[in-house]
Amino acid sequence: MNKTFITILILVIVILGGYFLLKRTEVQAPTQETSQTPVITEESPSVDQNVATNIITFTSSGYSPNPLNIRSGDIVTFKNESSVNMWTASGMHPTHIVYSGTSLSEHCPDKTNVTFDACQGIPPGASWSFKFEKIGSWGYHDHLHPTFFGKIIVE
Ligand SMILES: [Cu+2]
Repeated sequence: MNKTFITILILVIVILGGYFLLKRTEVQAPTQETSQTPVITEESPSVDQNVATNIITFTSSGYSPNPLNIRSGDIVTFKNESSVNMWTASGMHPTHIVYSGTSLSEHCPDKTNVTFDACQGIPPGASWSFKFEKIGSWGYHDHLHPTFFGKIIVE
């Protein structure tokens, strides 16, 4: 009777020991996965930093930086830090035909945002973004003050 009890007790200890040993290896596995996660998060901000560099500020002295080199598919944000409205548009003034192949009267208002033309004055403190899909050297200007102009080189 005592011998059977001891045998069962040993069996229970062995089974429980094996169970906890297995459970520990299961716990260890996700720990390795979580240690890999920060590597992925470290990559994401560097992508955001690339996007953040494509900012052109518009002040009372015009557009800066100028010219700006970007890659096809990049988004450029034009920030109006002047005290007047800013209407950024493709050359040439007044038709804006160079980037899209269509004139201002044909492509404005641009609901799909595929023509390089804000199609309206952007107020001070606001910004306007455009995604460049076409490779080339694209001159632009402020349609409201055409003496302010710049160039975006898409590679
Ligand atoms: Cu114009």
